[in-house]
Amino acid sequence: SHTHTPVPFSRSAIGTFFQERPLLTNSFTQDALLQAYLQRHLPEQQVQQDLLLFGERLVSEIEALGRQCELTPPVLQRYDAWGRRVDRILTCDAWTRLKHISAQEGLVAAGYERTYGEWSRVYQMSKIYLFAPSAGLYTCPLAMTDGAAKVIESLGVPVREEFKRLTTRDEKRFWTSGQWMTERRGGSDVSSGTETVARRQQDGWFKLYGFKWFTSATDADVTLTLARITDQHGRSTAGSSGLSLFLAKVWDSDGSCNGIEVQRLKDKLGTRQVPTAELLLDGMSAQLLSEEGRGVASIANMLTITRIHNTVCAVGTMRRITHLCREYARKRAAFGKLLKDHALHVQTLSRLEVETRAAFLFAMEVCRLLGREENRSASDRDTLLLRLLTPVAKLYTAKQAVSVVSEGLESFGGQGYIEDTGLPSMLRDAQVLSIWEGTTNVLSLDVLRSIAKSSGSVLQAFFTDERLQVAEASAALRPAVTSLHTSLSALKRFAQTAAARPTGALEQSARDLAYSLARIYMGALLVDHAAWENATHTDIYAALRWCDQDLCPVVSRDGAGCYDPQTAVMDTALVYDG
Ligand code: UCC
Ligand code: FAD
Repeated sequence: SHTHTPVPFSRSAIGTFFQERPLLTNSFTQDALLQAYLQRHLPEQQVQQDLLLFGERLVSEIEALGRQCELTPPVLQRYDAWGRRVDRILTCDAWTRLKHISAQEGLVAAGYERTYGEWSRVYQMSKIYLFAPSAGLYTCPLAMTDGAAKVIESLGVPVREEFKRLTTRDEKRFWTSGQWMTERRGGSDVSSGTETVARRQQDGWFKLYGFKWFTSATDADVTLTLARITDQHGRSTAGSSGLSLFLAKVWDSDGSCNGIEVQRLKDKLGTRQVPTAELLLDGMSAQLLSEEGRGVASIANMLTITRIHNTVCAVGTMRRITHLCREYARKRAAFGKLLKDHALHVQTLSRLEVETRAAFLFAMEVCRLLGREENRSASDRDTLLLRLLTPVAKLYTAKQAVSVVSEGLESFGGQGYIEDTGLPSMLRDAQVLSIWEGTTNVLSLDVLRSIAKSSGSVLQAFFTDERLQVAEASAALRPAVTSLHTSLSALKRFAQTAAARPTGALEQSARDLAYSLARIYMGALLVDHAAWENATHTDIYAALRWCDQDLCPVVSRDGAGCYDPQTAVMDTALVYDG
């Protein structure tokens, strides 16, 4: 009778079908573009071998540590058991392990050992790129550590011990650095936002008093920070020229804070692995690093490095999600076939792939330029391009990461929204990439600053890219090359008339200008890669796809009359309607 027929859903029987999870495998061997890029530019066997092993270590060890950091966020212990104020930031074991692994793998050190000459940064950043999506945001302290080392090196200041510790491979000696700029009054407008004062001590050191509103990886060993030096009457200079750069230890040797009270840890949308705190500086001992009044200009080197890290990590995240998406599409079926056999689904994934490729080449290009500068082999043009492209790459890839990860999550259907798949944290963590280290608009204005400061030479450098000429020989790439030339000419005309525009109009157009620079440059890089003798037909296809979009939004939007005093008035009316 029917009472004996086994039913698949009853009591403890929960059916027989289970989805297969997307499996993470060696992300170096999975990555065709990374391998091709290195084969072209840095074919050393040692590099291949190192990245291959690192790719294995990511799967077998690091991925689980990163996940543990997400699940065991840091906590603030304000008092000890006996009521004494201690302000300890307690991080999980995995966070400490990641610090050790970062040292062993030379994730900062490789940038300073310069084993591969001008390609040393490409080597270092290839590792950061692979590391980022598994690293539970340990990339955040690494970026700032790298930035601090760069500042110390470029200022040539005698803090050898600190420099050695920031750049060592010895896990027991390795130190990380913070970057404390943001105060309550402002993170973008640092010059008017900084209230922290520095009082000179008899021994030449300073004591800092102020309130830092966002400090990430507050468990760092040392930090760079900005403050205003006061005179004997307690007066200081307002604005940028009153700011100086300091180096301080965060913790005293007994584990207590160096004149710091941790007010609280931030309760954040993402980056929950990272301790981000509000700090009261109440007499923090610090050493002056920069010339007095040269604080912003001196920390600019740190900003360059951390913005490049941001770019590389954004691309790493995009690459990880596209890998997981394609892997999942091989296993998941709907409407009678695997997702990979639904042309529409694959077309969606191919868009993510094109975005990721363009972003990858852009990130590596900036690393290449940085490496050349540090190796003293940069031409004037390289130096100008590094200055121009650093903010462009940071702002553009951050936005791409949010949209690629968001679309990527959708490709897992409902599972993409489920916490214990580990997928949602990728979206949360991507969202910060466009906020910290300069928001999209603030970096767009930095692009204008770099143009103004070089009297337009950076744009000139941008327009004199000879690489397109090589590609012109290829019939297959012709449509891409043509649309790049068209966009370049349009951008050139825009730049020529920019100075004559009403004040403010250039600012209004800054974001579209930055996007135009990004899209055109990425197109040129894709074309250049596709014109390489060992390129494949997919490289050509990716270049054609990328260039078949609006490469120069600043002109197409300007055509609609988007930037003039009248539209500024209308924009305000629109935003504040009602
Ligand atoms: O968010 C933060 C940490 C997050 C954790 C790190 C994660 C890293 C990635 C990991 C990935 C997973 S730390 C906070 C970051 N804060 C910012 O990025 C600040 C954003 N605001 C700006 O960038 C503004 O543009 C300011 C603060 C730089 C503007 O300041 P001023 O004082 O108004 O700027 P001025 O007066 O235009 O420039 C002062 C000097 C000038 O040099 P001189 O005096 O020689 O003419 C400028 O040319 O600084 C120079 N300068 C630069 N130089 C300004 N910006 C730059 C630059 N980008 N490069 C070179
Ligand atoms: P605001 O400057 O108030 O910006 C608000 C909006 O106004 C933004 O959309 C911005 O684009 C726009 N805007 C501002 N000025 C202009 C302009 N002139 N033209 C057009 N638009 C403009 N800071 C540190 O110093 N150290 C850290 O370790 C650190 N860690 C952080 C960690 C996290 C998780 C987060 C979220 C932030 C962290 N920050 C840190 C702070 C971060 O750098 C700042 O939040 C950021 O620079 C923006 O500053 P703000 O918050 O004051 O925003």
